[in-house]
Amino acid sequence: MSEVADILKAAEALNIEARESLARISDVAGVAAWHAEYLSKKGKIPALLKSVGAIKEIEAKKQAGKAGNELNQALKAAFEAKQEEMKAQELAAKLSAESVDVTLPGRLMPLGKIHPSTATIREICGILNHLGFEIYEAPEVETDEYNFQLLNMPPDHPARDMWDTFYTTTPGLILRTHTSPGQIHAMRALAPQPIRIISAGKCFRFEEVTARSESMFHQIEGIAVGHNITFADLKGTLMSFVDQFFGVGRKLRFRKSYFPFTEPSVEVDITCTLCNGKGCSVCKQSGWLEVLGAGMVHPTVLKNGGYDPSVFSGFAFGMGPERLTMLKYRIDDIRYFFSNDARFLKQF
Ligand code: FA5
Repeated sequence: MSEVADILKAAEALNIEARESLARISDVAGVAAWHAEYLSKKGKIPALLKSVGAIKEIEAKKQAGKAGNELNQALKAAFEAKQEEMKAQELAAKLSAESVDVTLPGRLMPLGKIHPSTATIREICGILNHLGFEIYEAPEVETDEYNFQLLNMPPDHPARDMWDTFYTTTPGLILRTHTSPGQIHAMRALAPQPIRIISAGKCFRFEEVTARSESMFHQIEGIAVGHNITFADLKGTLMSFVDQFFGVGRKLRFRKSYFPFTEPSVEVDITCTLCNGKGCSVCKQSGWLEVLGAGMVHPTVLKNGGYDPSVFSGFAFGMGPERLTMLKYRIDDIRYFFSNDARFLKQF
């Protein structure tokens, strides 16, 4: 038998063997193994094609080469078809195994919660709204003029040292150290009508962060301007507020103090609920926690706001909602509020 006849015979035998073998395969992995055996570089078909290269006689070589190539192409096509078939079969099996049960209830998405500072601010504003105070929004980035000068603190006034300030790169523009500039904004917007305004928001101080002090915290400012407003009105408002916020019975202490924009001025303390007045790190062992500053609006400030101090009088206060939240929920460290720990935030 000639060389060509041998090759053609071998090709025919290989064709039958490969097709029978492929027909028996039932998964993707089997198809890959079949490819390795017959069509890969070291497989049986490339070996057959190699033997064609050894034929010397041109016509014979052509004939054997044609048969070899046809076999190669045909088996490649068979391989691809089988591979597709197996992939589709595996996908169908996977889909039926993982079928979706549309009757199952959906998974609950975890719900966010209102931040405790926001919840307290809303609660406080609600109480003060009922006492007749309207909400007024004021900016967090302030001018030196509003944060200090119009509140009776000209440049170089020593009282500015009470508020360590964050300055911006723009001269005269600062992060407000308290919500009191809101007093001037509200008065200028509404003078000469009598007003009862509250303004809440963030304040910033370049001070050491401790269990009771943050460098960013909130304040709620209140101001009432009208005829015959006295210190008794201030006291009555704050006592009514504390009764409603904490429940009747909590002790309040008015301590004489100094603010350049109020005269007289007080700081108001509440008995520390964390230690029941015995003394702890939050109340600095005093048994009292300072929660707000207040006083009668200084005549110069009334004038700066557009009111005639011989006709109008007023009171103002500025309270720290984080401190009030600490007292109400017995939180022993203010740093929990803004450290973003969900275990703390989820409790409210
Ligand atoms: C003021 O900021 C005055 N503007 C308050 C005021 C308003 C007085 C109107 C008179 C009239 P003071 O620095 O004491 O005052 O702050 C007021 C309240 O803000 C404090 O009682 C406290 O509750 C809260 N507070 C102050 N500093 C911090 C801080 N670093 N961290 C958390 N709360 C603070």
